[in-house]
Amino acid sequence: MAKKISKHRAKVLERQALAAERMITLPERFEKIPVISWYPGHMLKAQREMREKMKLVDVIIELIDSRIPYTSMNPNFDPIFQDKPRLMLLNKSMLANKEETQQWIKYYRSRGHRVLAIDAFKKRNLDKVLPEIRRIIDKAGKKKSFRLVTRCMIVGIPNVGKSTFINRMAGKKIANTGPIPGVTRHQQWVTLADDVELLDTPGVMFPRIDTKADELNLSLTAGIKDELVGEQITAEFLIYKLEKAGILYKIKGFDKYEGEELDSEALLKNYGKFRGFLAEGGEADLHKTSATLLHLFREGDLGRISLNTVKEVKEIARWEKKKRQEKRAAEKWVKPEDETNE
Ligand SMILES: Nc1nc2c(ncn2[C@@H]2O[C@H](COP(=O)(O)OP(=O)(O)O)[C@@H](O)[C@H]2O)c(=O)[nH]1
Ligand SMILES: [Mg+2]
Repeated sequence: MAKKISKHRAKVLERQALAAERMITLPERFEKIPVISWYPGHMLKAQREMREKMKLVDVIIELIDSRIPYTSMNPNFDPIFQDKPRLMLLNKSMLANKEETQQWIKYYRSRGHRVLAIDAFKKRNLDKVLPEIRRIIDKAGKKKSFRLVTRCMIVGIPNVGKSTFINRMAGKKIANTGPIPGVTRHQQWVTLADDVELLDTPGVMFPRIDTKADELNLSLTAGIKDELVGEQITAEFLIYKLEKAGILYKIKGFDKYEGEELDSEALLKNYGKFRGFLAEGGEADLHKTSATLLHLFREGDLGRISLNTVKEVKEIARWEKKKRQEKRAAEKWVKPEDETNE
């Protein structure tokens, strides 16, 4: 077990090194703060439990946050899921940009994934989940006589909506919702239909934190706690993202600064003053301002926005491919010399 984890860790470190070399994608304001080293023990425990339960389940239902379909899916989990059939659900889709979500569906489908965009909270597309599970089982060639009931395990990073999804699908409160993983003590199967059951202890996966952008995306969507990354910097990142998405200057309190080229901190302060959130001395109360902005964003009150784009992820893939090719070419170049030296 310990060996597996260190191998996993090594892989993460290697990917992070590559990511660090890859690019400075954000303004210096964000990039100058190092990426947190986040590896909580309870997540390791959850990972172990997930592995243990794998033999009980037929289908993995992987919840992804529609606003961050790249950051919230961690490829390091593939070895745990083995060759189990998987269904990827892009949850909270009512919070993400509609067109971008379509792009993501196309992107993942082209890579052989089964994908549906849902919104557990607003009950969007939940009726499509059971038929899709049945299709997956049929396709996987599982004979009905082998096991009458298909058992599904819900997995995903913290706060992606696993408990909400289970409750909505079951039509009653089964799992406690909230940002704390592992609330359920004992294992229990939730019957969704005659032929489909869910495991009520959701598997909690590590999010992907390779770059500052990943980390801030996670903080913004509440996949990791505000205190870890910092409330103010997360709020400033939100301002930066809203501006890039062409939404910022449509929001009251920011509208009058269009074209002024203020930095994110100045914009945050001005917004605080606009809202009347003042600290001693008449300065903006940055804690209250940040918390308010983050809350508005998470409730969807600032508009639908996707933080990962397919375009950006394809660029990353192209860059990494080039890098690997360069590495191979360099190795080839060195080899003949080694031989002649012998
Ligand atoms: N807008 C929206 N919010 C959601 C959705 N699913 C979950 N949430 C909210 O996200 C937060 C975390 O949900 P929870 O089910 O506890 O996540 P878990 O940690 O993965 O079990 C809660 O505040 C939910 O109300 C969704 O589809 N849309
Ligand atoms: Mg939960």
